[in-house]
Amino acid sequence: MPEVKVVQQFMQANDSVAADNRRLLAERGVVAVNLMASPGAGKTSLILRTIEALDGRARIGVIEGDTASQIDADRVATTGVPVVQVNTGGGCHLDAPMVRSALDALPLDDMDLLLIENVGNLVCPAGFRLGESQNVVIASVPEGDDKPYKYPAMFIAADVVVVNKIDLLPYLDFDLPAFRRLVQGVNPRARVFETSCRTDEGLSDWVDWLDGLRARPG
Ligand SMILES: Nc1nc2c(ncn2[C@@H]2O[C@H](COP(=O)(O)OP(=O)(O)OP(=O)(O)O)[C@@H](O)[C@H]2O)c(=O)[nH]1
Ligand SMILES: [Mg+2]
Repeated sequence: MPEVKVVQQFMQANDSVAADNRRLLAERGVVAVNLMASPGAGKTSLILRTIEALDGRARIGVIEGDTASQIDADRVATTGVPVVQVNTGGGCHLDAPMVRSALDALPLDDMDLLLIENVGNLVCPAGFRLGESQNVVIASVPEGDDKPYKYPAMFIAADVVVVNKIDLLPYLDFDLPAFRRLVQGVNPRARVFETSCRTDEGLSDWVDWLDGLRARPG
């Protein structure tokens, strides 16, 4: 019995800090988007393409979550956008206290949009709210079209699903209509975008959606 209580209290503690983060971000007028995906699906690539595309339209800040290294934060820093790397020390997801610490290191008053790259996997990040307005799952074409079946919690948590690497569709057997049907089956309210960070195809729809969030912060 006490063990169950500890787990519940841990989740409640996370939710309480997530609510604080959400309040803090709302006070500063910052919309936060939590990007979740498998390793290598293109989270950092999409952040970099988004920063380019929103140049002059939104003031962006980035939190990079990884188990180790600061490679992704270094890539983002080359754009001049403020970025904080969070290393989880092996942990498989970001949590709200980690994001709270990162927020202290970001110039929130000079930001409109916070992009949070979660740790790469399709399981753990789904269960931990961070204070974000929107949850985005990026699924990439080489991973296969069956992921909503195998990782339903992740797709249920998503406000938006981005299918990335669509430039590779001619070379792989990813069935886009079947994938869309699976997403619709587990989460009918999720919006689906198709993108390529290689050719820029579909990026403008994604970027316009992000830009529109600032008019109606969640
Ligand atoms: N062909 C193709 N390659 C892509 C696309 N987007 C990303 N990549 C490549 O996929 C690889 C992984 O991209 P990242 O952006 O580092 O992926 P990530 O999800 O941030 O990876 P982790 O942070 O390690 O989990 C890189 O070699 C990218 O160049 C795309 O749309 N098309
Ligand atoms: Mg990355």
